[in-house]
Amino acid sequence: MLHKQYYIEQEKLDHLIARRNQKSSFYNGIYDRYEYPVLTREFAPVHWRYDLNEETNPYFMERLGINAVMNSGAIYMDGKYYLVVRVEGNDRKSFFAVAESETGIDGFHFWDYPVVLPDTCPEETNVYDMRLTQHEDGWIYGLFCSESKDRENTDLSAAVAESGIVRTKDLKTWERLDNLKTLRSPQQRNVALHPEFVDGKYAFYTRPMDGFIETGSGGGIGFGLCEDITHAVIDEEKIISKRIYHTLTESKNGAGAPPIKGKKCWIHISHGVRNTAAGLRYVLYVYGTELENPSKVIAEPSGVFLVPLGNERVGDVSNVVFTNGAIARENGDIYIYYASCDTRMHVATTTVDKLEDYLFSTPKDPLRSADCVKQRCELIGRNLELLK
Ligand code: M1P
Repeated sequence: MLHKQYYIEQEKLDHLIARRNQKSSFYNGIYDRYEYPVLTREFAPVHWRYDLNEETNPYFMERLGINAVMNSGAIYMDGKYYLVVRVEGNDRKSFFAVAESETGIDGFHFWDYPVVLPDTCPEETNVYDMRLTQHEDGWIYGLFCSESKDRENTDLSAAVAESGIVRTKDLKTWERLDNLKTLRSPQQRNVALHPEFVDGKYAFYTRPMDGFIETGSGGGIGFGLCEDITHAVIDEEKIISKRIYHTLTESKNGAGAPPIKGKKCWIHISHGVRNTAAGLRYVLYVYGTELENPSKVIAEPSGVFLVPLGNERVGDVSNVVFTNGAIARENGDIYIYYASCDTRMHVATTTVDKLEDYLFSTPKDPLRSADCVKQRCELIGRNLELLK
């Protein structure tokens, strides 16, 4: 028999899903933020967490709790917005689950079952952060981090990060391909697939790393080509968005959602990391690459694009915003899905026109305080003239 508490918990969930979201009062002219997160752990279906049977769960205790929902791939398909969400159980293991919405800003609800990926790597311990690419070859690819214990290292926490690759046509049936091999980088995380062929090949944005956490000699976001995606091997990775001293990418950076095709450039929404006395701070930044040559950077606006604000600053891993999914609609509307503090999911909305204006009209970082103050004084001078 169904436990009576089930009805109470289900009603709370229905309420949450029915809650309408609206733009918050935040303004910067670049994008809009929203009042509520689009997903929190409270959105996890009741039947994922509880044994609903009164006989086997007389106290209606949570049996398999959900700790967080975060870093989600995103895609628009057949009139709906879909997120492939990184769901983290109370056991720290992550898995993927599809949530859909009619509006893209509210009403997200999970499908009955999580994604069951083909289990092809016995040593794989954890999977997370899927980036979805609707590729011109007709498949939807999902690239994610496949994490295993580093058996050659006696440190208990030592791990190896690789890029797993799956593909699907409907987000229901998934085919697992070989993990990406990058011949010159021992580890990979934050790998994204470009949606079009480049020189007739599959193009990947990589993030070469020497270790599991530290990028070491890995200088930034790389770009590499391969012919056969079913056994993807990249020899050379060209660094296209570099880590730079005293900027938001000083410690590391990584690709976010696969790039969006604009009118003037490919739009890349990425994350940059710097170290602080309070630990690592993750923010988003944007750069643009040439339409004909997506590895050539042609726009690099100065500074941060989106940072953790207010309640977004607190969570399991505080002071973090992270994105690996965005949706560009045919009318130019863009939905950027980002997680705060490895805990919950939010949306910010903008348009291709606004992002390209941001990309090409925001001044570049002059990299020195003296030049930054000059840059600001020029703006102030022009404005004061106007205000006269
Ligand atoms: O905890 C913040 C993020 O840390 C990692 O990102 P990066 O590889 O750039 O350090 C990822 O594990 C990501 O999942 C996480 O949100």
